Amino acid sequence: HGVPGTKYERTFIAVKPDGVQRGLVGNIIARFEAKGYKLVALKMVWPTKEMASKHYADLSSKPFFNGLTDFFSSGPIVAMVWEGDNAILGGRKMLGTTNPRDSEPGSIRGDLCVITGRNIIHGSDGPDSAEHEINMWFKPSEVNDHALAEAAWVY
Ligand code: 3AN
Repeated sequence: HGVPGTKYERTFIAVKPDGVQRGLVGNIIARFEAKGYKLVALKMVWPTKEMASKHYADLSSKPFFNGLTDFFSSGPIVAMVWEGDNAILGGRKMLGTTNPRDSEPGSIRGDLCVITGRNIIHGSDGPDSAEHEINMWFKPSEVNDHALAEAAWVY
């Protein structure tokens, strides 16, 4: 954790129901692993409408809120916590823009999807939302301290 000049963070990443159904979970995990972020928590969960509404609470006044939360609760998601230097903004960069039309090739949305309403992945957009989302989807005991395990397995 203690490398000088680094900003060690955790971010909440979720493969949405469309990404799970399209079989893109492995592709997405592979990108985060290859980048060098550490996977510290992971679960598959079928969100209720209530959980979807809580997750997207900051968008509750938007006209697309009901459709968004219906979609987010339409099937299982893969919820994850990834850790590393600048993981929140770095993760957002890997995702691409909200509208996949504007996402650069090379980004997850730029490579793998075409419309905003089916943009396959969620990532926290700042430290406050990361904390809120990690606490919402995971108990503290479900988030692993990777540093403790590393010494035993590297060699
Ligand atoms: P992001 O997922 O890039 O953080 P947000 O937080 O603005 O974007 O929106 C959350 C989700 O709401 C998006 N991933 C998308 O599925 C949906 N969404 C955002 N804007 C629209 C829109 N104009 N019409 C329909 N759905 C939208």
